[in-house]
Order: sequence, then C-alpha cells, then structure tokens
Amino acid sequence: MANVVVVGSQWGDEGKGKIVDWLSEQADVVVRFQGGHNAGHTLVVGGNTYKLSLLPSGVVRPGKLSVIGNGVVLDPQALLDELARLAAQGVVVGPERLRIAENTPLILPLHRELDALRENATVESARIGTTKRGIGPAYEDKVGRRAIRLVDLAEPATLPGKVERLLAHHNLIRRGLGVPEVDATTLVCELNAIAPKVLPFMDRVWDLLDRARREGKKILFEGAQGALLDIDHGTYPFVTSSNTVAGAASSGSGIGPGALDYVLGITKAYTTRVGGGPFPTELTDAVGKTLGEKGREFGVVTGRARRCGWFDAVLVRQTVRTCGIHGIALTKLDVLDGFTELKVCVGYKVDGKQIDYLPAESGAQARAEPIYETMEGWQDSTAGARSWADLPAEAVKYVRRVEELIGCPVAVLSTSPERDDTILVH
Ligand code: 2SA
Ligand code: MG
Repeated sequence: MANVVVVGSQWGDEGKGKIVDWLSEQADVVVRFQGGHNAGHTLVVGGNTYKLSLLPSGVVRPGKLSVIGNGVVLDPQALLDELARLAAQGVVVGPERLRIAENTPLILPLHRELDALRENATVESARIGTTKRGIGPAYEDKVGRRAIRLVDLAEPATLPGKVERLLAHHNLIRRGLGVPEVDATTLVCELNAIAPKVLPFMDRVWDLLDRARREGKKILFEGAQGALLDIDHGTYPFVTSSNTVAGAASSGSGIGPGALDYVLGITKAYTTRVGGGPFPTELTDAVGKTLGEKGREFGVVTGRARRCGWFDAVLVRQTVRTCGIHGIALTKLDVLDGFTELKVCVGYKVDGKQIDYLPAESGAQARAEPIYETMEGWQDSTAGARSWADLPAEAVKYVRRVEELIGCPVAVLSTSPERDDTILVH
C-alpha cells in the first residue's frame, strides 16, 4: 500500500495513536493535516508511554519524517513544550525530522483566552465542551483572512501591519467581553521572540510531499478527532472547527486527492464522546460506567471523563461513506469481554419514524432513539489476542456483524494498547 489516510470514524479517541504508530513502521513520511494540540494520541512503544497532542505519531520513530500541514492550527509555544517533553523522555526531534508548512495559521494566547471565556460564559446545556486550546477561534481567524501564519514570522517588516488587522477584530470582541485589550507592540515582540525557535522547522510542504510521492516514498496521513466531529459532516454545532473527514488530508497538506490510496477508519468496538452534543446510544447506567472504567475513558489532553455507550453502526456506516473508508481497524474489543449480552444500534426511531442515517437537524439528532440488536457476549478474554483463532466464537460473530452493518471490512483488529497485539484480518 502506498499512501494511507487514517481517520477516526466516530467522535475521536478510537485509538488512532497506536494504529498510526504501527503503520508508520512502513511509512517514510507521517503527516498531520487538521486540528491542533486538541488531539490526544497515546503511544505505547517498548514499554514507554508517549502522549502526543500536536506532533505526528511518527516522531517517536527514528528515520521517519514528520510533517505538520497547513490544515493544522499551530500553537508555537505548545509545539516547543511538546518537543521539550519528548526530549525529556529521550526522543530528540530536530528540524531534520519535523517540517511545518509555511501557510499554517498560528494559535495565539488570545485565541486560547477567547475559547475559555466563551465556554465559561455559556450555559452548561449549550456548551460545546471544547478543549479550551484556542482551536475554534484560530480557525475563525484563518477563514476571516486575518490569521498570523507561520511564514509571517519570517517577514518581520510586514508583521506589525498583520497584527494590527488581527487586533482590530479581537480588541473589539475583548471590549465587549470586558477583558483587557491586547497591545500590538507587545504581541509583535512575543512573536519575534518565538520566531527563531520555530522557523527552522518551516518548509514548503506542498513541494516536499509532491517530491516524496514522486520518489515513491510512502506517506501516512494521520487524522485527529473523528469524522463525527467534522465541521461540515459532524454533529454541528457540537463539533471541532476543522474538516476531520479523509478528504481533508489533501487540502490540509497540499497534495492532490489522487495521492490518497487507502483510507483506514479507526473504530472503537463501542462508542464514546467527550464534550456536549447528541449521543443516541449513550449509557448513563452501570453498563456505561463499566465501559468507561474498563476502557480507561479519560481525555489525554484534558483528563475529562468520556461519555460511553453501545456500538452505533448507523454512525459508522455513515462515516464509512463520508470518508470513503476502505477498511476499518477495530479497537478495544477486549473492553467488551465479560458481558452476558451486547447491544448494537442498527437504526433510529425519530418521532415514530424509523431511519437508517443520522438526521441533519440538531433537534432530531437529540431525539433519535436507538433501535438495538442484541448479541451474545463472551466470557473469555480477548485482550492480547494475536490471531483470529485466539478469539472466542461470539467475539468473531460480533466483529462479523459489525462488518455487515457498517458495510466495510475489518482490516485490522487491535486487542491491547501494545503494538504487537494487532491482528491483520485481510
Ligand atoms: P475543540 O477544542 O474546539 O476542538 O473542541 C470541539 C469539540 O471537539 C471535541 N474534541 C475531541 N474529542 C475527543 N478527543 C479529543 N482529543 C483529546 C483526546 C480530548 C481530551 O484525544 O483525549 O483530552 O479531552 C478532542 N479534541 C476535540 C471536543 O470534546 C468538543 O466536543
Ligand atoms: Mg484522543
């Protein structure tokens, strides 16, 4: 397989980090193309645990080139902090191993402040539940054509004018919110101070990737969050501010869509979501609690407890189509070990009508009642299974039924956070 795009097929936290790391063994280049340091990818390599937020998962492997594409929003201070944390764990990542697109918009402290101010000012029921990393406000400025981009740090003469334009917008908002305005000279000085630390990583990523492709190098595109958090195709407005579907790998890195050969959707054997918004199969009972405890469902970035529920085949069937997923990697099957019976959502009932897709109306999304199919559980452990034959018959049945319902084959089965506990199915 040449170039692979990995995306989350649910609301994020499907276990992408492990799969991307596992695939990066065969890749030459690993690319992040959307999101920012709101992502949380946990890698367990040789007994060491690495928690990444902004950097591509390939960074922990020597000999791989890691790339941050223009579709990402980059907090320069968060970048330096994450590099320092990795260095403290013995992984030193210099500019020869990490390249960042010139046209990447920056997340500034004012974005982070605005994100938190808005979240805190919103009534609980309407809160998005963002990671408060400034992701949304930074994308707003990108689309509003007033963002400061990485390349702007390389052109100090034009920076004050750009900062003025940005602050004309932000200081208006800040006055309205009753928070102190940001001083232009101070912000320019801060940007000039951080510039020499981040500019060595800057590159023409579109050119670099096109050359890599022509040289026959293998490129792995690492999605963050999940397809249901997509700004267009997700559960709007309870979404993140980037396109998380597979097509974003092209626009978010500057490579033509023809370069994307295979889309792998990472899918958890049950469903979780963190933050607000509709979640038809959510379980607020003891079963949901058990899933959260066994699955250690806490946010990597914010430590928030994730909401848990049964597997929703309707949602994944839809993201298989919006992302053009060729095969899925099913993760955390072992969390379902020990249940007498399991439920899988195969459709919804909305206002008495049965449907087989996620309605676009936010009210209907909130009212959608899951229609369940009940399956027999299994008592034996699937944790650490390394072959199909190691799995209880009921677990095999569950996986096969998932494939049927979502209309897509399971290509990879992951049975523990350890890299070697991975079964290639097809
Ligand atoms: P934001 O901060 O603007 O992107 O938040 C908007 C929504 O997107 C959700 N979101 C996420 N959901 C799951 N995992 C994410 N990453 C971290 C992790 C989360 C954490 O992998 O564990 O540590 O809490 C992530 N990032 C954004 C978010 O919950 C909002 O619903
Ligand atoms: Mg995550």
